[in-house]
Amino acid sequence: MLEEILELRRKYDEELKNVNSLSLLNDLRVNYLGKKSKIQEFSEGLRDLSNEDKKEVGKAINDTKNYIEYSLNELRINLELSELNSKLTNEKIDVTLPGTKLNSGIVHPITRVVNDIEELFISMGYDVLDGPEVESDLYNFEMLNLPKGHPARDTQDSFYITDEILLRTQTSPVQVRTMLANLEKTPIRIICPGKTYRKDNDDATHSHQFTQIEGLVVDENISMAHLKGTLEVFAKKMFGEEREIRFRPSYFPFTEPSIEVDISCFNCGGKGCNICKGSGWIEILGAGMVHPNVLNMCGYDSKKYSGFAFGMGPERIAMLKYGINDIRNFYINDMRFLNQFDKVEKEWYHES
Ligand code: 2U9
Repeated sequence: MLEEILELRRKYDEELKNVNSLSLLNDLRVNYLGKKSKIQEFSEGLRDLSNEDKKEVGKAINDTKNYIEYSLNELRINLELSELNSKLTNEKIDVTLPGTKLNSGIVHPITRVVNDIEELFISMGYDVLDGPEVESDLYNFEMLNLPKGHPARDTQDSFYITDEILLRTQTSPVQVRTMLANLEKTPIRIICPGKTYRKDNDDATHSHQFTQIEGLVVDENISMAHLKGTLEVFAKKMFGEEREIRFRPSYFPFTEPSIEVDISCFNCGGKGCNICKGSGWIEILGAGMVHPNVLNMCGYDSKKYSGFAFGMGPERIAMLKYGINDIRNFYINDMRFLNQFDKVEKEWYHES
């Protein structure tokens, strides 16, 4: 048996030379030290030997076992080390390589304009309110002095769901709801941003869905002077401190008198250029004093209360501010268009 043990050891030494991976090393361990290994067989054969032989062969088995264990362990350490070294050289990370750019979203230009306007009016003590986009004819038209058959309804042709229910054509029904709900008839100072709908054919300056921001102030002794002061602050904050405003007479069924508001051109300062079409002025919103009929219908005594209201289209403001010539760009989700506002946003954050 001693000869067989020696032979086993020689065979083991031969096989050990070919082991160049941890998985081969493990196979070798199982073959030479496992339950079905020769060493195990030899150990079991000990019981048939005489006491004297048992001692000698037992020692040889133990020595061989120790030798195998020791050499396997030594090789394992070397193999692990060289595997680690090869990983370190092959999987080296070049920290100077450019990283993978994450596509983070940006605030949509219309939302930006709405946010800016909201912030400005909040700073002047206004509340921001919203309401349903599916409205009643009563709140969308009748309470705003636009009874059925009124010619001005033609300019706001709408999407009707039933004869009495429609997609709102303006955010004014939110103001109507606010006035009606305000049973104490305390002063009102609100702006109402939101989506509105009109049965318009889409082109570079029209869209069947667009955004509006309307404002309403109702209190005792509110005059056109308050309206002018408010809109002057708005024009300067949105288009630059040097801006001036001018009022032109206009007509809206829900305001009397009604006006259109222009700002001095932010591009040429009023001299005349292609943006202001040579006039030096750019129209930015409509406004007026709330019509007494509207005040009365909404539960405010027009002899005691007065108010001003204004309305604007954030699309138009964004088009003017950022030099966009087609309103459809806002709605088609073309990343090449939208990504340009990433830069605008970063510049804005640097400024503020
Ligand atoms: C109530 C009373 C009065 C809201 C007003 C305008 C003038 C106006 C247009 C601007 C561009 C609509 O988006 S646009 O096409 N709006 O010119 N809006 S006064 O007047 C109100 C609203 C509610 C109770």
